This record gives sequence, structure tokens and C-alpha cells, in this order.
Amino acid sequence: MRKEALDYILVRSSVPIAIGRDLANNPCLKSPVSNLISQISHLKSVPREQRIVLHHTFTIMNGTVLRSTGSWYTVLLENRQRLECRIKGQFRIKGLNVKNTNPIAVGDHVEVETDERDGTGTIVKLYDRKNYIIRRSTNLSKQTHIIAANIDCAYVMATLIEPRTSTGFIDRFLVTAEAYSIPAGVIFNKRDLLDEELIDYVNQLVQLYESLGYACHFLSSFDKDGVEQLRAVMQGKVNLISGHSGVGKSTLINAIEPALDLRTGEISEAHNKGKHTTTFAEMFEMSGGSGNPGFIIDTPGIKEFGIIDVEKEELSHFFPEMRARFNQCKFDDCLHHHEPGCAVRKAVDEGHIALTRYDCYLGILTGEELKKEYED
Ligand SMILES: Nc1nc2c(ncn2[C@@H]2O[C@H](COP(=O)(O)OP(=O)(O)OP(=O)(O)O)[C@@H](O)[C@H]2O)c(=O)[nH]1
Ligand SMILES: [Mg+2]
Ligand SMILES: [Zn+2]
Repeated sequence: MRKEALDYILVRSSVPIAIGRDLANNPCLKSPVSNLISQISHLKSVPREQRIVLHHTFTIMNGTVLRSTGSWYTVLLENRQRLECRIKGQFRIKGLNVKNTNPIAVGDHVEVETDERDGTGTIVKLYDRKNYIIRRSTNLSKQTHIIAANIDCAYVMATLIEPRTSTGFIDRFLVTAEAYSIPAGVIFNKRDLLDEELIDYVNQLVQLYESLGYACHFLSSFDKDGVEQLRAVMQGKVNLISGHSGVGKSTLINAIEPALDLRTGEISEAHNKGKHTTTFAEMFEMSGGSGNPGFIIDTPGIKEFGIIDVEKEELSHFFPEMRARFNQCKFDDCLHHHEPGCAVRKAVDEGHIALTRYDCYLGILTGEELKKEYED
């Protein structure tokens, strides 16, 4: 959509008349300024010499937010141009009571007004989000941060060493994706660093998560075959990659799209962790694909996933293997903790539900994990 509009017309008369941007929907806008004035009947009575016409055009276009760095947003407009924009007005998330630190997030579809005098843009409208993924800014804070919006698949990237990702971290990411109805997957990276025993272990995890319905990829970012396979699955979709610092998110995106040449960091020898090389979430357009190439969102490394908006009673709905069984518990309001006749605990005892998954469930339920210190 491209609309051109006059900013405003001031008329010098005994009663000043100002016509502002409410003209934006007026069908006569396509006319030149002089025609416009002649079409507006009450202006005709004002002598020409008393009119001051302040006309500068601005353009209204739709776009997608690729990056946000504080008060500036990079928007990919529908005419393929990129524009640095600010925001105007208040944008609040419907149904979310807690304060969030970023009203507009990467992946948002927005309407942008371009001021052709200085080439900057203003985001004036946020279109409804298909979905979004959100986390607490810090553990104790009530503030939340939207990582990205309008995602087709959210991947958590995990490594067993350099750095170590716990199954609890993976599970908490997946719970969040379930809570926001976002299809999710797990990418196990740095396969080249693992011995046979660890490769076996990861293969077991792949089996576990695939059995729960999550797409899994076990690869090394340096391995062409694995990367190509993942690339093919990502093409045409909006894909988010999250995970601890240093797991290789940016390295993998470089392998998928070498032209991007994103900055990657080393692993600190002292702590075996990444050094938070990527500092802002950013969405990159993929190449190829017929008309719909797809996007990948690189994100800064996070230490923990602060789950929000989930009630104790509904937590088990976000574990597919528990969701499948919860009608079978003796009590309708079973929290699958100490209650007698619990079908979930029975399935854990019988080995049908992985202990790591159940432990993570209990951790979130009792709040123990949430109390751990973590930083961005
Ligand atoms: N051996 C090995 N090293 C890898 C692999 N993928 C990434 N690395 C290395 O891991 C280090 C960290 O990679 P990055 O891509 O910067 O990690 P990141 O996840 O983007 O980290 P942040 O931006 O800090 O969140 C770099 O030294 C990479 O070369 C892999 O598959 N195998
Ligand atoms: Mg990075
Ligand atoms: Zn139960």
C-alpha cells in the first residue's frame, strides 16, 4: 500500500482553518494541491492571496521490523527499501498486564509514515501479531521483553559442551513456545566436538524431542550437509534461533547465508561460555525461494528463560506428553505432584515420560528454577 498525502493546508482568513492528516483517507488526495483546494468547498470562498499552502508529501507504507536498537527501528518496506524509523504513540500488547520493555519487536508488521523532507520514518500503526515469544527481562523484574513476533518456527540451539546447555533450558524454551502456540524445534550444534558417547546421548535427546513433536537437527555449523538440510526446512518461513551465548547461532546463520558475515565470538576459556557477541535481535532475509525466501532471526545469547503468563494449573498443558494424559488423573485439578491416582506420575515411573522433562515440570511448578539468579 502506498498513499500520498498532504501534511496540512493553512488558510489565512478571519477564522484560520487548518487541515491536518485527517485528510489521509480523503479520496481527493491524489489530486495536486491546487485541485485539492478547489475541491473543498469551504476553501473556495477564501481568496487565493489569503491561502498559505504548506505542502510536503509523506508516504504511508507497510513494512516489517528487522531490528530494533533502543529508540530506532530498521523497517523493511514493501518497496524493498530499508528505513530507519522512530515510533509515535503508545503500543500496548492486548491482554498482557505486565509492562514490557519493547512495544515494537523484530518481526512486527507495521505501518510507516515516511517524511520525504528528511528521509526518516515513523511507525504509526502496529498490525495484530500472529504470535510472539516473550521472556522476563531479568528474573526479579516484572518487566518483559518480546524477543520477536510473527514467527513460523522457534528453534532453541543447544550444545553439550562449550557451552553446556541443560535439558531444563531446552524444556523451558519449549514450554514458552507451547504457551504462545509457536511451532518449535531444537538444533543441537557442535557435533564435531563430541565423542561417540556424547553423540549417542544427543541422539537419544533427538529421539525424545522428536517423539514429542519438535523438529530436531543435530549438526555442526561447519558441516555443509546438515546446514543445507536445515536451510531447506527454513526456506519460506520466519525462523527464530535462541539459545545460550556461544552455542553458535550467528555462526550457523553465516553458514546458511554466507553473505551476511555476522560477527561471531570466541568461547571464554575460563568459563567455557560465550561472550555475548550478538547484542540485538535482528531478522535477516534468506536468499533463494520463489518469491518467498524466508527470514532468520538471530538473537543475543540468554542465560535463562523466565517463563511468564503461565498458571500452575495450566503448566502441564504445555508439556505434550502430560497434556495427552491429564484426563486420566484421578482428580481434575491434579498438579501431578503429590496427588494420588496421578496418571502423569505413573507414566514417569513406568518410563513413558522422561524424568528430565518431569523434573523440569516440577522445577517450574515449585518455582525453584525461577529463583535462580540469571542475567541477560
Ligand atoms: N567446533 C565448533 N565450533 C563452533 C560451531 N558453531 C559455532 N562454533 C564456534 O562457537 C563460537 C561462538 O559462536 P557464535 O556464532 O558467536 O555464537 P552465538 O550463539 O552467536 O553467541 P552470542 O552471539 O554471544 O549469543 C565461535 O568461536 C564459533 O566458531 C560448531 O559447529 N563447531
Ligand atoms: Mg551471535
Ligand atoms: Zn496428575
